[in-house]
Amino acid sequence: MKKNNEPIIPIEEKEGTITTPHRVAAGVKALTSSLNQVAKYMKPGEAFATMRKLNQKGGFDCPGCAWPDPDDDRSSIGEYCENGVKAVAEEATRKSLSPEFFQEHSIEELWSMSAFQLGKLGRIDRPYYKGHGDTHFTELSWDDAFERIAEKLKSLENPHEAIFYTSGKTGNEAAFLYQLLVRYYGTNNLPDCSNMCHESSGVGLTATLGNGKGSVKLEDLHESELIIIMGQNPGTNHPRMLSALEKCKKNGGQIISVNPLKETGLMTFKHPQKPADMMFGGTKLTDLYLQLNINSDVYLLKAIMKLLIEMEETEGGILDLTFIKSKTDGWEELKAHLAEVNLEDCYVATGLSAEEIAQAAEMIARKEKIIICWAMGLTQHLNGAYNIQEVVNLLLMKGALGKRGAGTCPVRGHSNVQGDRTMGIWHKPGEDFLQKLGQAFHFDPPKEHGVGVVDAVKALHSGKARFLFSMGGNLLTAAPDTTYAAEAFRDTEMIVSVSTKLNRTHLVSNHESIILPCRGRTEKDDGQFVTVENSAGIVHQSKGVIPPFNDIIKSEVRIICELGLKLFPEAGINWKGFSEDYDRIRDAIAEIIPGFENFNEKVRQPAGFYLPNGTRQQDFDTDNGKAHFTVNPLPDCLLDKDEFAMMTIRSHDQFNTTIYGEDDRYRGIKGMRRIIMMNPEDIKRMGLRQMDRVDLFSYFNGEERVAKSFKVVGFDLPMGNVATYFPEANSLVHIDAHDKVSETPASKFIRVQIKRQ
Ligand SMILES: Nc1nc2c(c(=O)[nH]1)N[C@H]1C(S)=C(S)[C@@H](COP(=O)(O)OP(=O)(O)OC[C@H]3O[C@@H](n4cnc5c(=O)[nH]c(N)nc54)[C@H](O)[C@@H]3O)O[C@H]1N2
Ligand SMILES: Nc1nc2c(c(=O)[nH]1)N[C@H]1C(S)=C(S)[C@@H](COP(=O)(O)OP(=O)(O)OC[C@H]3O[C@@H](n4cnc5c(=O)[nH]c(N)nc54)[C@H](O)[C@@H]3O)O[C@H]1N2
Ligand SMILES: [Mo]
Repeated sequence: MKKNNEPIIPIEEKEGTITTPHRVAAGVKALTSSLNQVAKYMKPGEAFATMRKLNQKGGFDCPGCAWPDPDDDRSSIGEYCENGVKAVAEEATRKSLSPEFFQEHSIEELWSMSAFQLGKLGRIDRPYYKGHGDTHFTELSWDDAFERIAEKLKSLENPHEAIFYTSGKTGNEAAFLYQLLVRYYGTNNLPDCSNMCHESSGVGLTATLGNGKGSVKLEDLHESELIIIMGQNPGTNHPRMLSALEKCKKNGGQIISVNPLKETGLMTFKHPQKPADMMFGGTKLTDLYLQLNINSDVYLLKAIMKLLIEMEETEGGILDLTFIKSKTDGWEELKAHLAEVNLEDCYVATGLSAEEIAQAAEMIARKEKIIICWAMGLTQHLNGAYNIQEVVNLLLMKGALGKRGAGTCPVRGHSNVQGDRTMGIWHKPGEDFLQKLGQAFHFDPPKEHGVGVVDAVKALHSGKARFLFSMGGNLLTAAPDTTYAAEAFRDTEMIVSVSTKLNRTHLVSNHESIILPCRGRTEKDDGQFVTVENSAGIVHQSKGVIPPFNDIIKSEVRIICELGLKLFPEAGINWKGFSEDYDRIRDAIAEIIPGFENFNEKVRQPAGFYLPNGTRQQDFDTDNGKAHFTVNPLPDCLLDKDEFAMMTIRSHDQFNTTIYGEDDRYRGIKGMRRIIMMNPEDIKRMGLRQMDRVDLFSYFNGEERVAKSFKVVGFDLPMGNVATYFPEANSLVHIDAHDKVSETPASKFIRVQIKRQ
């Protein structure tokens, strides 16, 4: 039906507008913007009642990001941010996608809509089906849906022909049962959104510290003397983090931001819930802004470490030599390596001056309580895991780990992405886990590792896999190499999606597609609550407060249990009991997963409980109990003459592939998404002008990828660096352009050429 060279994401025709980027984040605009959003979808009384419960003890966990809640001291009017409100409003819409709607609108017509338009259509009201050659979706009963899925799964030649993806919103209980079902079926093909996100963090941290999770708590951020924020845009993606940064500043702390792009959210913050801030100037956040070239962070970190070693040799008292000696290994090798690193190369690669880097080193030298926060700007690179290992090197030499106000802070994305992994959503499960799972449920779990996202898409492309089950998410547009991914998914024999809203993954298959509509985080679940784990490793309850969209759609737990019952009625797994009482699922989790002993009791404490985390006690779970310094290669980030380094980032009005609106308020961009942000000098040098349309070409492994028609927007980022939005530019990320260690797609460094249309 669909031709292969057509753009998978429709090209927007609209002209937008450009204004000056904001200097201050949050403030009154954020409040009005979020209220507008709520007003569009909810009645005023309902909206207020819902927002009051957001991130409160006894309420529900925000379906937005994974930022931790304060242990106590929560704001009485709601612990939320502008973008959390948008996430809630998106889910709380009363608009409905009904059988009549699908009768009137063909799949082809839906395919031609933008993600923004698709999202505005409303919630999916019942299960839908399309078969091979069908032009429209038609309704089907839950029972028929499960029957078809079970039949298909039973017909596959071997279980590895099936792939089971998870996006990071799924609560712990559903995630646990889902991986159980998949492993009972016989495969570890459990890719998840983490494979495109913080996998480099998990891999880099585990290799060096023996624990893939971050070590800091919220209080640590408040008490820190210096927070370094690398490759992260908290003003948009983790707005509640700004309150923590504000507290740190008020306590006398300093902030260094490392980012090619001047992000409003890193500059000044006005707390939208504090009247004094709204009247006066707000808090200046960043003390030193290092606007380095994309993917030159390893150079920057090595240069800083080299300078610190020199200062230690001349002045002393800069490094924590006692910690280095007693708790780490590999120090001498790192020192020898750094002695060989040429500072001049670091200045060239980063584009920063010697003075700027010296100033950063000076600020770090004098502090002990140092935290490094990071997100996608560090992880989504060919050398993503090495970036993280360099972060660890710096913290280790300062002894800034396992003490108050110091440590690692990988700021997670989806609200339960960390919990899903803890529950066993992983294509490379540990032996211990499998053994306990098998023991508890009397079966022999598959040992062979499964596929992550990149290999899953490749397996579907080659025909090695024929079936895709998606627990949430929108893999077609989230994955790299959109055109390649679309080829893979078109030929996929059956795609099953558990979803709240319609997206392109539902529409792409030329064969069978089944949509199973589910309840969201905000909705009541027959008296049950679920649990989630945030970025700080706290596990806590989440309980929906608004009535479910209708009484047809089911909770994710119910969907898995009913499928389990259909597929393996004989298994002796108490699917029915699990779906009736989630405490039973938690009892099973308590038996299998370390840290969850007495789960049901602990999670009833008002703020939940912390999972054990060795790094916090300087107790490193590595081969020899020591934290490892590592010697990491310098990345290749130098550009050819006509090449640009392109990053794909989020606008202020989206949650991943869900597009709430077409504005990027802080960056001053309005009514358009298909844009390319460029340094004004580069625009001039190329003979271009603002709003000219250009085509983008990327080259990797001798292959070309094209994305057409992006409007040029001048922006404050270094020459040679450009930025586009995810997912519009995903077609330029070659499927093989990923970190070799963690397999994370390199979505932040794409070599592109820009040609006028
Ligand atoms: N409102 C909202 N909230 C979200 C999301 C959302 O889409 N919308 N998504 C959620 C998810 S899943 C995630 S993973 C997080 C993502 O949170 P972020 O990682 O903050 O998201 P990105 O927009 O990808 O921003 C990456 C940042 O890194 C910078 N950067 C790019 N390349 C480099 C580099 O090479 N070096 C350095 N130092 N910086 C670089 C960019 O300029 C940008 O500021 O947010 C979560 N929260
Ligand atoms: N080029 C580029 N690509 C990227 C990134 C990038 O920065 N650049 N970022 C990557 C990152 S960090 C991530 S995490 C991935 C995100 O990848 P995904 O997690 O796959 O994508 P989302 O857009 O978050 O998924 C949105 C869909 O989830 C469904 N949904 C929403 N709420 C619920 C719910 O409560 N339950 C269920 N079952 N479904 C629900 C809706 O149908 C919605 O359409 O994308 C990655 N891709
Ligand atoms: Mo993410």
